[in-house]
Amino acid sequence: MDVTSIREQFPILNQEVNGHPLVYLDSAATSQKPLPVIESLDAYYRQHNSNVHRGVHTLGTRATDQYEGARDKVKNFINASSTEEVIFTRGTTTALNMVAYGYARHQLKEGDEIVLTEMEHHSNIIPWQQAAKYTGAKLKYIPMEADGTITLEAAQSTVTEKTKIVAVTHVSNVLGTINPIKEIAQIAHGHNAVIVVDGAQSVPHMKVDMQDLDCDFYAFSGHKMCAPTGIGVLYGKKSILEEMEPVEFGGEMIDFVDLYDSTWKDLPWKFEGGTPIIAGAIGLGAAIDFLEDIGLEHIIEHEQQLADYAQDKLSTIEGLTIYGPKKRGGLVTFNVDSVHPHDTATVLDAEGIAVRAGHHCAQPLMKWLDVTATARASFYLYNDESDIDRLVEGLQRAKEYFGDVF
Ligand code: 7TS
Repeated sequence: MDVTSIREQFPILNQEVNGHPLVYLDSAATSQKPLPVIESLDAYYRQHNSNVHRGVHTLGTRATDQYEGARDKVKNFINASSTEEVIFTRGTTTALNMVAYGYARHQLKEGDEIVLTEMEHHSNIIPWQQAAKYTGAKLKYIPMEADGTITLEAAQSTVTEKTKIVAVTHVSNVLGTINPIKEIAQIAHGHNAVIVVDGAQSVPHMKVDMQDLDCDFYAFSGHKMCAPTGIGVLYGKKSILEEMEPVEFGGEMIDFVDLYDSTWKDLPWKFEGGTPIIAGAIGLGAAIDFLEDIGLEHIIEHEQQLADYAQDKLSTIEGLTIYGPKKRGGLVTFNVDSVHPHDTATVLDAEGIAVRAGHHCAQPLMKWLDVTATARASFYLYNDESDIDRLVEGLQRAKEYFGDVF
């Protein structure tokens, strides 16, 4: 992959922060945006801005065509069976909540089980806790191995006849663990449960194929895959979406409204009440074109090489602990002995290096790791080995700086 020419597409990367060239290692929080995406937003607002699915006027038709064109791009990108299965949402969190409200709360009853893993982001825990409280269902967790992976045997013995929903992340935002989704889907289906997948950290980096994985629901966010904030996707199998209730009622999602009752539009629009995130969807379409031009197979390969390189380099730093399995997605989570991760991140920031520190919205996982917080460097297609070399230098500096204190 030609990282130099890819970087030229990301104007934000070409700047100094605190007197040093910026090294952006926080793409798991949000990715930067390439020129074609920025330009798609500019063109939309300069030339086509209008509401969708409403009037017959020319701008309205153009906006609608572009918005629905973006849905078509998403459908092809994830190999859904049809555009009816692609619902635009605000992001992963909204998509998972839609399933918890529109599906789980209507389907679950007392004694039913929802199966999760301990590596989930809060967005794939709390909606299920709330649905469980509302319905009387119980939460169960697939236990993890010491390296932060889950085995199919563990999944097999946690999922039972009582399980109605299995909700699991494809890639952990803390450990980088890549879960065997296709096999877990088979286990769920073997017990007549549906599988809901949090794809926030997978879709930006690797090819996902809805028909091959055979997931019932799959959620992801545009902003982690070069698209704007405020746009995301809920994929759902058509047969299940037809049964699922809308969660937002109002304009645009209705077929017919009477004083005391109403009927809904067909899929996917019954789930898109109100004026949708039109520019965001168009920007997501542009991001998909951009990523497909480079090739998702090249992106994941590049990131896994970076993750290997980072693990090798970081492990030369004395007193540094890396969390998670060797084979992983493009991120490395770590702690430096006696240095609080926020201090690590602050020293790195002074060197122009952006990493995230904190609990990464995964407090149960922090408890499992027996830490309160960690630092995390996450990579994307615009990073290369020199970024990791800068990170290692910055960490040496953090150690020197805090070494005197402890
Ligand atoms: N699921 C996972 C696995 C995530 O990593 C995130 C965001 C979400 C869900 C929520 O996505 P949102 O777009 O709805 O906010 N993760 C992170 C992170 O790791 N650092 O900042 C946000």
